[in-house]
Amino acid sequence: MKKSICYWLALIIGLTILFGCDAKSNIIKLGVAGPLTGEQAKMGTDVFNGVTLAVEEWNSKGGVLGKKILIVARDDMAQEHQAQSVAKELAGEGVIGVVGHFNSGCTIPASVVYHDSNIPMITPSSTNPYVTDRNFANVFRVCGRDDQQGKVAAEFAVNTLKVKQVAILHDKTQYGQGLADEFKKHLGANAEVVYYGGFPKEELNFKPIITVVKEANPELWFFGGIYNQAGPMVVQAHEAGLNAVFMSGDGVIDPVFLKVAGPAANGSYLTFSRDPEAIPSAKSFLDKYHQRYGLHGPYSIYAYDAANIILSAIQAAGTTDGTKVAEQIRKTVYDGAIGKIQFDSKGDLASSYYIMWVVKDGKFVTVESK
Ligand code: ABU
Repeated sequence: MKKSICYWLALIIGLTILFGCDAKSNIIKLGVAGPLTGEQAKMGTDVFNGVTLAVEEWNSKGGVLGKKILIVARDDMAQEHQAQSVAKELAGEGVIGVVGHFNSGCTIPASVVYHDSNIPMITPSSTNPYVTDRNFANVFRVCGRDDQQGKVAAEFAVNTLKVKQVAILHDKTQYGQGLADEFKKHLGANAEVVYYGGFPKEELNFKPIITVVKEANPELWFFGGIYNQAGPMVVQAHEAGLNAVFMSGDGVIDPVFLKVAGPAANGSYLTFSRDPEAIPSAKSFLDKYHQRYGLHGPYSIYAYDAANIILSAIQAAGTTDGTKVAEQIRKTVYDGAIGKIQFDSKGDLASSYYIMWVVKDGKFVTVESK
């Protein structure tokens, strides 16, 4: 019997729908969120690259639960409102977990969306204590906390550098101001704070504030903020003849800071965790990363481990159900590229530590290896 054109059209449409559904059901989506454009795009790209390497490795072995993993990336532009919007988009996309966000000021509002949508998230880099102090069951981080790094910085300033007069600046963000306040708190009565103040995170003209800081005559000036401001700030301080020691935190330990600040960066102190180059388990990741993308950023390896933890938890739990995956993450003891990773009841690392780094001859070196 001759089939009508309608029959063949219906068959084609039916097969297309069937094939489309099949294809869809054979994919799970992993979200990645951070600043992919703008002044902090370097950090967001580092995170995206780290996740990409992890997902490619999983997919080359068949994916997770027999399904290929698709990365769904969203740009929060380092803006908190944008972060909440992209979190809603990722939830709408049906992601089974999120690696992100980069900035504490973005992770904190976005994590409310992930919490309400029951999506496990691991930030590779957001260090503000409030990220995990709310005890959300789905929220984790594979980095340390600013109450830890602020203490290490203050103790180093007082006990090792033996400074007595300090200026403290910050970018008015949850990360920058939070870290500056932790540094100030841990100085206690051991040093006098001769200047304390902040400016918007978009500011690039620091000459007025440097004039005021210089007049206050500190031996050390501390900045709570990110590399994109620290670079021009250190250059402008150098030009203005501010000779005090510069100190900052993990938001500044990026090659872009060295490139922008040039020789003015030498002698700057920064708190961060261990050097991955000195960790044997990091070698394979670093080799792959360098071959594909060039020099790694501070949080590339943390993003790689965060993606692996989420995917391993899904595999171990045998499901993408958010509650079960988060429970699995909480009991994970993961042998990561950066070393052993285990979480406490809040979702913080069970053990993390900060060390002091210094810029020497245009390179970041750990103070022990100085
Ligand atoms: N921890 C460094 C920068 C990211 C953040 O916490 O905002």
